[in-house]
Amino acid sequence: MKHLRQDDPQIYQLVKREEKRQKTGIELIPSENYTSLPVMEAMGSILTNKYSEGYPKKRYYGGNEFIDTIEIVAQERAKKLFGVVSANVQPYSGSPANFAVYMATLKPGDTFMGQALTAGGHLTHGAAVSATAIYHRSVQYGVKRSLPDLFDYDEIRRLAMEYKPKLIWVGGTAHPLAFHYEKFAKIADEVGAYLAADIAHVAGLIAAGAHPSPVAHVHIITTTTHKTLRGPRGGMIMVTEKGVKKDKDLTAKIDKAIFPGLQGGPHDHQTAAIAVALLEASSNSFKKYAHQIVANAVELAESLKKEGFTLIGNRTENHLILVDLSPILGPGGGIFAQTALDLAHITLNKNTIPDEPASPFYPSGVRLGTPAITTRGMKEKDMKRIAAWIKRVIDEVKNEKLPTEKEERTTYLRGFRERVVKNKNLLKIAKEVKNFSLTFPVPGIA
Ligand code: DSN
Repeated sequence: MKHLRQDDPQIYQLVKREEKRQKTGIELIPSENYTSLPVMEAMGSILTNKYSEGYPKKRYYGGNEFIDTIEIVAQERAKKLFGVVSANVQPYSGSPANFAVYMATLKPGDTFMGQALTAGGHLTHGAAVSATAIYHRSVQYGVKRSLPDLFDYDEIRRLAMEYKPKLIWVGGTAHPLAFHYEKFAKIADEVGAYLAADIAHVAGLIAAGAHPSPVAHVHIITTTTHKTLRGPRGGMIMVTEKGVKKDKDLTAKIDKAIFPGLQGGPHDHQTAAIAVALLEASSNSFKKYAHQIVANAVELAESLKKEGFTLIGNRTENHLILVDLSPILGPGGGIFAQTALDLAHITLNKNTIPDEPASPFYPSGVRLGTPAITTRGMKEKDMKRIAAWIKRVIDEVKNEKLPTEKEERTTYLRGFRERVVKNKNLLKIAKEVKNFSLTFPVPGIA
């Protein structure tokens, strides 16, 4: 980055500091990963200079002969990897991809169903503050902690029969178990709804056969490309054979919704980097990687349980773990865990748990996962160490309790932050974690 260093030392220094943070910590946010050097080279290439509104061979601007081929290669690789009929590789990320599905399948005001955000779903599956729920009628289904795979299919069917949604979403961002797409398909087919699988979190696992595939059961699949798929930030929308059978114009409707419906020119550097990631995801080494993500998550979950933590679903079947901290830290205790773990160089995110006793901003759980640390080469034995560090960190804050009253809470949290940065035990753990992390390489960071 010699040019950046010379011309913009301020941004250069900030990139260097972030590099250091990424290398000296244990990254457990389950939606993050480390991309490969070829992906970064494509992402940082001169392709960012080009405008190419439209689709291959149907562009509004000239000079797109190479861009066309890049986009076609990306589409073909996605089709082959996932076994779908068509792939739109232009969504800027997951949220615009999902909104395009609404545009393609619903009119404003139409009814749809999705998994509630507080029950592990995504904002764009109909959370009240999301445009998806502002412009359409959102019906939300939840999960039940007492059920073996968390979903109450009878209740979801009852809601579908009552509200007759035109679109149903399956997929989440904080769901630790595998999705049984065939069960959702039965319900969607019964009410004649489109079924869309949002596989953003598990796309890499699906590509590698480490999670069931939705392809035979759903009409539409959306994904981001930067989570378990380990590509650049970006999104894709795919249409399955079942989707084309239901609606022969579905691909055209999706394409039209992305452009000109929602977006302008595609990010061609991003498209090229997605193509590179899709090639990587079709390799045997990626298959091994994806299965190791799950093996590591299972080991981390078991180790956390042994350390006394309560897990939603009591296990994981994918790459992520949702911990209910309320038995240790009380309602809203996620903030204490996230802050203390951050200081110990262990990064994860506070997260709501099903039947959240506090609030989305002060939730009672944490969400963690293994895609990024598996990229660095960590294995099962390392998961035991990580669980032990997490336990030691949480022990340091276990006497904290979040006040329910707003002003009292603000004062309490200020005091907590002042206390916690001086905690000598946390500083000691941070040193251990840093030394451990430095033994695992990060692509692109010397
Ligand atoms: N931010 C993504 C995640 O962390 O799961 C969802 O948008």
